[in-house]
Amino acid sequence: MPAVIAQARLTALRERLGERAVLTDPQQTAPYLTDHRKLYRGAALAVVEPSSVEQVQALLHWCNAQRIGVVPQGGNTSYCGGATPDDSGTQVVLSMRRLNRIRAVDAANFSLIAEAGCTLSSVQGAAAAADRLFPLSLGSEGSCQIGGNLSTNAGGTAVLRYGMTRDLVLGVEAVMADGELFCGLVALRKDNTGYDLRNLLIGSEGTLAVITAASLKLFPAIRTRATAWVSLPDPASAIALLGQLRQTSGDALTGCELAPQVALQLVLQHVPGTRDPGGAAAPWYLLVELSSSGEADLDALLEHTLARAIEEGVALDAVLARSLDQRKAFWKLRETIPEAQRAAGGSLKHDIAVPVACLPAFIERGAAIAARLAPEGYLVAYGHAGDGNLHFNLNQREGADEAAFLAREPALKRALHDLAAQMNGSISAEHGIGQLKVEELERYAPAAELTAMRRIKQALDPNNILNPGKVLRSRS
Ligand code: 2HG
Ligand code: ZN
Repeated sequence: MPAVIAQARLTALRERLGERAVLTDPQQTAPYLTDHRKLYRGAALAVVEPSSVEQVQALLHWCNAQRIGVVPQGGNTSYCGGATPDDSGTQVVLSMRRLNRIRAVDAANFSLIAEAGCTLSSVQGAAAAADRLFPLSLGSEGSCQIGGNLSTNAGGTAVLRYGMTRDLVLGVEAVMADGELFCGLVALRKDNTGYDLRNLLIGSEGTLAVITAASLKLFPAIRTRATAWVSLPDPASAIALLGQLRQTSGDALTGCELAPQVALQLVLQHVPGTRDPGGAAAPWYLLVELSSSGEADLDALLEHTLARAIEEGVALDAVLARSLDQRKAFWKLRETIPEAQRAAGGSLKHDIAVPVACLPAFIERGAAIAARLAPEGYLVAYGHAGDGNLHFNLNQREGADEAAFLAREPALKRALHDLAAQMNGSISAEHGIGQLKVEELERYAPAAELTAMRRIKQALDPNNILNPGKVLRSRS
């Protein structure tokens, strides 16, 4: 873009948003131009940080008129490059950071209203302060933002009990591509009034509108928890135990996370402050948690169910957390697997889901595929077993050539995604599409769905200014 045009555009942005809200200094903008996994590096005309919804409206109104692409960004924790601009230097990154107020907490209605830039942990904190629970729970909750959680329909570790982000939303406020405000911050459980724009925007990754605030569902605060680290012979036992726990716990099962021995070893080796949970060493582990807002004796219930599972040979051993610290230590072992993977070197990641009963078969067949197609790597397959969601990841073997390892990804990804598709699974269970999986979506989504998605995009964003090239390929 010619420098004079860029200058004129920056002046126009500053007029609309104020001097402070328009960042161009490369040192300041650098963190916004690359993604969490460092897969993409983009460029931007500017990073803008509006401090009000009106400023977001003014920005989109102007960008739409000028045909300038806008890339909304929350905590920048996307795994799929969903919030990174392209390399043209013509797009604007829209940081939601300053829109970070909790607007209202309504304990009696079990709801709260948070602006998009609130971190997930601040939303959880606001709910807790009112003796309520906001159950969305992710490893990145200290930095990811609720607007990003909605835009990507984030999953996490409590989906089994409370559902995906979509299930936790009562209403949204969003700015449409032309700057018009959609005021949909209802706090109703029942509202059958026509097309559900809220649910269309949730999960659309900033390609249909910019979510500026959300009305969120709250739940009774948790009073009791029982947590155990269970040693297992194989993934099939994990599925059997999952069934038993769901059956016996009266729906108190909140977390059911599967991890292989190698993941535990990586964490113990690379993450400071972690230690072996105790219990028998085993090929697989399941971290299980029951929780209740009542006074139930969940420890006794869990102990009883696990004792029976051990007797039946379903589980090999189990350690119950006897203190809050021990519970936190168990969760740290699970939540820091991505950090340990990063510390251990190059990795290839596949966020797949299959029906829960198919998980053991996926692991067995997927492991054979990985051994054949990526011999420079080893498998670190872990995830949310209760949801049928695996992070079917590989790490580079020590001494292996990194470039050769990374070059295996296209064929490996194809084979694993084909396997997931054969099992009626998903090629992106909880991390979204972003720019990483646009071609995968084109390949695996039903044709009628893609046609409908393109028509919706065309209808809501006819000038293709909203997160261009994410989810759907940009059409010129
Ligand atoms: C998790 O479950 C996250 O820990 C990240 O979804 C998964 O790094 C990954 O592949
Ligand atoms: Zn996950």
